[in-house]
Amino acid sequence: QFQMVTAVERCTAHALPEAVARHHEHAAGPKQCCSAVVQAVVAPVGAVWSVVRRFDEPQAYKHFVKSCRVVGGNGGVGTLREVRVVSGLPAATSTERLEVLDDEHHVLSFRVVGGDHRLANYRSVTTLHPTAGGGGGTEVVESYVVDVPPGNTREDTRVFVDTIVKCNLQSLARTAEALHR
Ligand code: A9S
Repeated sequence: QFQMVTAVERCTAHALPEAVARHHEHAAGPKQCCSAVVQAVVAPVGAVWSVVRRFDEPQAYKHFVKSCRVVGGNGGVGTLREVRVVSGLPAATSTERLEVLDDEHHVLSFRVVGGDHRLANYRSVTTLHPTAGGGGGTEVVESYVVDVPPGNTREDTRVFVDTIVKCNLQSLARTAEALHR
């Protein structure tokens, strides 16, 4: 938990509202690691949210996702998706459960519940915030907690996952900015 709070504080220029910050506080066990990535987007929160909220369509901006199929649920919390991953990664599929979808506060969270990959118990939280100063942009904060795979260190796990999340958020920025233009 301490780790998480420092990660978010280091990354964000301004303090997150308490209602949002609490979503990014993960209780990481001794064999888990957590981190957070922040991405600025030159598009309003509504445009970014329209992309992020589509739990059924992660391939809209996640380039590691080849295809996605909803395998259970009604689109709300508890919905399950099965994601197929592009080749070249140490994974082929991931089964993921929607944990939070808050259209009012712009919070989405999902948990990995299966699949053939090494990121057991992965859970992430993505929140959107209007940029401070009223410039009409969005700040995206994505934090996660995950088990450190056997044979790996927390540091290399964090580097691996941060790299994927950074790629996803850069791609999200380009996608939302193109929508807005
Ligand atoms: O999809 C996300 O939002 C974030 C991550 C870190 C996804 C990771 C991944 O889908 C791979 C890209 C396939 C990498 C999973 C669950 C395991 C991997 O090894």
